[in-house]
Amino acid sequence: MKATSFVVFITSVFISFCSFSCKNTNVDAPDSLTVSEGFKNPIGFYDSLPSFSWKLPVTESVKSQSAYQIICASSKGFLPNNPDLWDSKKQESPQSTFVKYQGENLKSRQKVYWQIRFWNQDENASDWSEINSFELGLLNNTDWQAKWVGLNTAKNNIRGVRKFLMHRPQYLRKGFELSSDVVSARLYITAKGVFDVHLNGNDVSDDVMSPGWTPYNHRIETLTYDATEFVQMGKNSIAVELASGWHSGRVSRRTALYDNFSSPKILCQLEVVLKDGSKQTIISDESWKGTTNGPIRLASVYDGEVYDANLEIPNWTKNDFDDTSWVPVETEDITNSVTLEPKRHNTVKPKMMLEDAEIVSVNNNIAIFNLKQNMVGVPKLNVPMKKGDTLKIRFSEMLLSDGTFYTTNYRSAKSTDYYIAAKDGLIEYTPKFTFHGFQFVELSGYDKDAQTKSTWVKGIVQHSDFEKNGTFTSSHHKLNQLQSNITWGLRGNFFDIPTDCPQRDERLGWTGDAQVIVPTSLFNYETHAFWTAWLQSLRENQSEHENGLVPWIVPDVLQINRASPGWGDAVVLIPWNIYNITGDKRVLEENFEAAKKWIGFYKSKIEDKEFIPKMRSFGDWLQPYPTKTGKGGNSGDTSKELITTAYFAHSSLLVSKMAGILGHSKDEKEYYDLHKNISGVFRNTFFDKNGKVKNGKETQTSYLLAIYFDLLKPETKIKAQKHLLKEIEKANNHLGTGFLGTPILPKVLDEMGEIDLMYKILFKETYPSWFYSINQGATTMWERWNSYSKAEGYNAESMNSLNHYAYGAIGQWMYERIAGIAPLTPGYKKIRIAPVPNDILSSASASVNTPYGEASSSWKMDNETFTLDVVIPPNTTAEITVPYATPKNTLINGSTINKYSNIKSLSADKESIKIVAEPGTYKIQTKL
Ligand code: RAM
Repeated sequence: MKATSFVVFITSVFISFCSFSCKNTNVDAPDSLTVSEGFKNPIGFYDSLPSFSWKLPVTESVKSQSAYQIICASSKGFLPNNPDLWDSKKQESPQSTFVKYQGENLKSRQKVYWQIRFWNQDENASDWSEINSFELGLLNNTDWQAKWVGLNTAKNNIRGVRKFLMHRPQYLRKGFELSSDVVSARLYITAKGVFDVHLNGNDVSDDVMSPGWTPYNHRIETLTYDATEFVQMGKNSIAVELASGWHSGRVSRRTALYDNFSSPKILCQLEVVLKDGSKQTIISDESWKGTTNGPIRLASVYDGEVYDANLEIPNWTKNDFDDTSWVPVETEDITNSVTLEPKRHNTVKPKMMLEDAEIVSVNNNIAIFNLKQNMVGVPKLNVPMKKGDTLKIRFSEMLLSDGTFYTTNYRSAKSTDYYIAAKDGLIEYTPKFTFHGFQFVELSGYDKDAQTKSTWVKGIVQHSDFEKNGTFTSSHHKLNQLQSNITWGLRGNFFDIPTDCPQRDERLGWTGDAQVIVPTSLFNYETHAFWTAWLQSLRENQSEHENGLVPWIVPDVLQINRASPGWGDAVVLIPWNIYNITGDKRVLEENFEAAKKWIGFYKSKIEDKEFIPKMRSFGDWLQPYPTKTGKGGNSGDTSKELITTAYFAHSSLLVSKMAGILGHSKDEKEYYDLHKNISGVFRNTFFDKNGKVKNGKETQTSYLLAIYFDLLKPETKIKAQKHLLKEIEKANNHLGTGFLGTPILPKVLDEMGEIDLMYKILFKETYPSWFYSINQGATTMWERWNSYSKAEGYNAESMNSLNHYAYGAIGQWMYERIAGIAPLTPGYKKIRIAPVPNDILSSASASVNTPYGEASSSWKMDNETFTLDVVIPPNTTAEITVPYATPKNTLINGSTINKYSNIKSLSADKESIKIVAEPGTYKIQTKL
């Protein structure tokens, strides 16, 4: 062979080798790209310092990520070769979640296109992902040229329940002309109140009660809509319906600070880019017109809506409408003291429709309908009426024994809608500016001659717009009903903010309830952004207090300067839990200072006793069988001083841990030392040498707090555990816990190895227990363990919500231990699969959409075999504990453990084996 042909030969061998190996190493692109707390291609985005997350494809060739590259550009066409905003370059790192943007500063309105690729465990590069984008909203008050506009409705002096001022809903509009064809249009809009906006007769969105609820004295959220398809060259019109909502309604009780009884207003700025290259901006200003002579006569969060169809205004949202008889609006300038910021989580939306109503009774032309599920939202009505008649629409969560409505628990909330008919025939009505918590609907005032039909009433379920994040199911129908009640409790109370209840004259953002439910909520729904948004409100309300007080509720409409242990600790516990479940460090960064301030609040409350703050406390709220009866018993029997000191110690430790993660070593030490000092005082003050509670009543919760927060010496802790077991035994294996003790109970019993006992407590049918409410017909979680019983009827207290999520906190244990899936390190980078089966179940399974992809754990047991099916997403590893297994009696995907290459055996004892698994799908079978 000549030298040249040898070279050609070698080159062609090389090329064919290369193309062969390239073909083999082709790695699919990553997918599920999101920015910050899980946003997909957002517009009107709030975050100019976003982070990026993606998921690796689930394929044989991808186990993990060894490196990544993110590129950002101001135009799609620049990708992937000319990323003018940021090129992370190849970063050797397994991080595929919450990677911080480090490019050019981003400005209001800016659109960023981005793409990502990764290298797998064998250093093979993936294809580039699809191009995603985000577009910022108006980030600064100075971006707004618009003015607040509206009619002065306060001057009508309409008084409602408890003489609170009510405002007639307003209809506001403006016609405008565009001089050229439209390339793109953005509508930036918000309200002091709640609004619904129309462009040229079109509904711009199906958002409900926008912009939602923030501490309006600090911040009002703004919405951004893509209005491109709604506007055109020539004549256009924008029309807005406006009502009080939370801002100007009686829900915002204290008037002075918020100016909340001032008349509602809107702020709106439509920015249009035209084909001729120019930009035209239409703003809310003195040129707008308005009227209160529209069909929605009154609307209140608590009390309902009044709609008079005779006052409908045909075509008022369209161009040819003549508004000369309408009055000019009043205007108000934007002030610097209240920031206008793009909404940082999704709005409330109609999420589901309950269509299967049942007629319960028809008496004297009053018909009662049952939607068979306690829900939150509004009814959709299709009812025959006679012109001029008024349809009265009442709601209730349950019925009294005589078949009439139980509404004592709505307290002063009237929760009643009215519809006045303008014609004979079938009317269609869905209230717009209120919402109700209900299962039953009562109608009166409909056409007496009509045959009552179940189709007259449907239920539109509304909640903040997030998707499911996990599923849990088992072989036990009551456990499944509990899971259903938990998820309905969450949906019903995630109405823009986390509320305690959705139906009575309260519906407030109680911090204690929120803190206990966070882990369960994150298993079930994509609520990361929902929580971090609310935490911003919490910090804003805390900033009103120099001493670091975190108010009972957020937004703080009570303004009574009071805080409670276990409630204010939300500022520590919620960020901590979110970090551990999502792996997003930013939640710690954002809340670290606020968490420190809260510890400062505890310190400021120390009077005569060292490290024991003296402060108000809700105690272990709504503990069953309290010594005191009636209202006085609400805070239970656990010593309030004990609770306060326990939370003071625990939160100090968590602040120290946060400091460690954030690299603040001085704080890490300082708060750790503080924790140690408090713990010392705690154990000496509240426990004797035998681990028994002193200076207070023995309760399950006093032991639970001491044990779970690790506040006792190891030898005393073991003794205290025995006392706890005695307390449980005394209660005949029933729980004896309120809002604070209940979420901790399963964790402590689990740590003690008392799994069977926990199952016993969980599967108790009698009061107090989770199944007790199910046996009484509950379809949601209740505020009290004994809110209602078939035998005795309703709890005598009017504070008796039948839709209250706090006791749903057991959901975390159902996912983590019954089905067996939990994050082992923050954000599920390491996953723990460790189910604890029990004879009462023959199967249980859960799946979770982790930041790395779907993970699941699913087991079933028959006489001969225990089978565990596990899915582990790429870029993670899992530690799997297989109960009943020995290396000999167990097969993994058909092979014995030592032969299965994706698995490393860690340890084995008589009862289980522990293995480490790479990403993949496993069927683990153990012969019993
Ligand atoms: C009531 C509710 C709420 C609770 C407070 C202390 O308003 O039960 O859930 O957090 O009391």
